[in-house]
Parts: sequence; structure tokens; C-alpha cells
Amino acid sequence: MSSQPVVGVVMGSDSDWPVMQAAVEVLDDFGVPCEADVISAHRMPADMIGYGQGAAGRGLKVIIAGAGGAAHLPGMLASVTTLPVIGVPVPLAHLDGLDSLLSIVQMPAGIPVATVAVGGARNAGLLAVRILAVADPGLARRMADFQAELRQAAQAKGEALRARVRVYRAGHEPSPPSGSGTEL
Ligand code: RP5
Repeated sequence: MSSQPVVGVVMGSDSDWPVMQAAVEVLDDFGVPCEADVISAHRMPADMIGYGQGAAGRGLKVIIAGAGGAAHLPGMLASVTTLPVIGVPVPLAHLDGLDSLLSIVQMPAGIPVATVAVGGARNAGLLAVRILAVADPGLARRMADFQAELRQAAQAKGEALRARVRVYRAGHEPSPPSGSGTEL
């Protein structure tokens, strides 16, 4: 894969970066070239429209857009591009991100935004990888390997939990029922 970005990771403010960083990290892990930038729907609307309109022409294939509060960036980008847009609700100090989630997920019919969980930037990156993997067998194999690792990690957790339960039960042997011993 060339280093030409194929995923655009954009956010309403640099204050979103601590959340959005996880998307860039997982894209880097999979070797998917991406760009990251601040594009604010409310503070720089003309730039935001320009970014969305030019995204496909610049070679981007997926846009990941994160925003908090009145989070209109993902939906507005989706309205001016044919690319798939993944929205990341960024939690702010108030309302725990529910405001961001509802702003992003409640799109009108015809303009979809694939919305991940509040703060779910890593899943947004993984979803972008899956979208690209449809036309990239090498990337699909890496995703399959990643999922196999998840399964192994979950199995190891189960094994560790079963061992803990055995230890717990060994320390809580039930008392013998009354009347079962020798009584005077
Ligand atoms: C939103 O306003 C941004 O996406 C960010 O989550 C929030 C706060 O932005 P700053 O005031 O920190 O720049 O548009």
C-alpha cells in the first residue's frame, strides 16, 4: 500500500485528539495510511465543506470524523461526499457524551453515518480497516489474524477465570449438613 492517505481522521478540535488518537494508532498498526486534521463544522464551515467535497478526489476511501457536544461534523461531511463516514462521539465534561452520540447517530434518512460507541475511536479505525479489506485481500488476512488473536486472548481469560473459580470454591467448601456427624 502506498503512503497516500486512504483514511481521513478528522475532528472538531484538537481537544478531541486524546480520544481520536486511538483511530490513528490502529490504522498505523494495520499499515493503513491515514491523515489527521482539525475540521470544525461550526468554526470553519467552508473548509469543512471543501474537505468533504474534495476527499474522494484526493484518494481518501473512508472518513472517520469525531466531535463532541453539538457534534455535526460527521453528518455534514457525509452530506457532501459519497465516501463512507464513521462518526465518533467524543465525550465532553457535561452529559457524558450522550449529547455527542445523539447528534451523530440520529441522521435523517438518506445520509448514513456509521456511528461507533462514545469514545469508540479504536473501533472506528477497525471498521475503516474492514471497509478497505473488502477490496484488499492482504488487509483482510491481517484482520482475520487480529480476530484470531482476540479469540485467543478471550480464551486465556476464560481459562484464568475458571482457575480462580476453582480456588474460590476450594476455600468455600460447604459445611456438612447438621446431624450427619456423631452426636451425643
Ligand atoms: C466540538 O466542540 C469539538 O469536536 C470538541 O469536542 C468540542 C470542544 O471544542 P474546544 O472548545 O475544545 O475547541 O466542536
